[in-house]
Amino acid sequence: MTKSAFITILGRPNAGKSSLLNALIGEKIAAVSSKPQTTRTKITGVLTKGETQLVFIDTPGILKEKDRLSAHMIKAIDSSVDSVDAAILVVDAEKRAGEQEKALLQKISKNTPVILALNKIDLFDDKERLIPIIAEYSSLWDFAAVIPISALEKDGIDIIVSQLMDYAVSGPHYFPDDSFTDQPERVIAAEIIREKMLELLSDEVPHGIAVGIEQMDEHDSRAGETVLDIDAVIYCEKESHKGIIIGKGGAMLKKIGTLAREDIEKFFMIKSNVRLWVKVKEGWRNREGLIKNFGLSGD
Ligand SMILES: Nc1nc2c(ncn2[C@@H]2O[C@H](COP(=O)(O)OP(=O)(O)OP(=O)(O)O)[C@@H](O)[C@H]2O)c(=O)[nH]1
Ligand SMILES: [Mg+2]
Repeated sequence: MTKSAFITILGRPNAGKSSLLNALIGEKIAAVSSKPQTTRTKITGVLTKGETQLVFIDTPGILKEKDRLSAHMIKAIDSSVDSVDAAILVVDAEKRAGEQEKALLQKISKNTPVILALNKIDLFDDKERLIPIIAEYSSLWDFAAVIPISALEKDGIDIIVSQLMDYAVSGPHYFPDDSFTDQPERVIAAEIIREKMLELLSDEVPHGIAVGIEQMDEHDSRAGETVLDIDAVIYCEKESHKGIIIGKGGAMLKKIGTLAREDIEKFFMIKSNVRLWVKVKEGWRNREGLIKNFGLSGD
């Protein structure tokens, strides 16, 4: 008899939700960066173990609405908690429990089991230090389990998976057993490119960026090798941002392209060509039509 469970992954910005999603499914499908608000939409990851399929929903880490884009991101969190079988609250174990965690827990139905994932324990030399932290969180909510993990070092991931197996209910598998995400290849490629900019660029620039894949096709080279050609447009909010993205003599754009190509080749396991263009779309984060065009409206 097949079983499945839907599990939402919640937490404040930078807690390590996307890192955890990637660790759970063993593939890097979600962009990860040290900047807050890396994730902008719900990202589904699938893990099938025998009869049981676990479907994870990674969510944006955001609570305050500041523009139309952030409103969509909050909507993505709210819709992720609807009719799930379990939730994982990811926290940076180094940080005290705060209003953000309380607000997220309020969104979850009282009947939904919540696992607290105390992340980044690789940064703890003295694991005893976790005890008062666990006590503090436990006073906030009646967690179904508290599991110290390191998403980065893939420590404790099996324990989360085995705990979640208990929440699977009889029913069909919603995804093919060999699939690991519902993200289209174009979206994965675009997110790899955006991830590089989140790491390479500072301040407001990367937050105002969207990436559109214009073309993604394979061709056979003269040497008989198959090559994946990707043409992408980087949209930014200001002329001055465009200059920063391109860099002196095109140096920054070249760096973005090289790093993105390396990851794209690793992910798609094929030689790749990445060509990038930069365009300005002023104030796109407040323009519904553009948000929708960039695939960020959640529809
Ligand atoms: N040391 C350490 N760093 C981690 C761990 N997990 C995540 N990080 C780092 O924390 C930062 C944020 O990770 P993300 O996975 O992007 O966090 P997120 O919660 O998805 O963030 P948003 O999408 O912005 O809400 C990145 O620099 C990660 O490399 C961990 O277990 N240990
Ligand atoms: Mg994320």
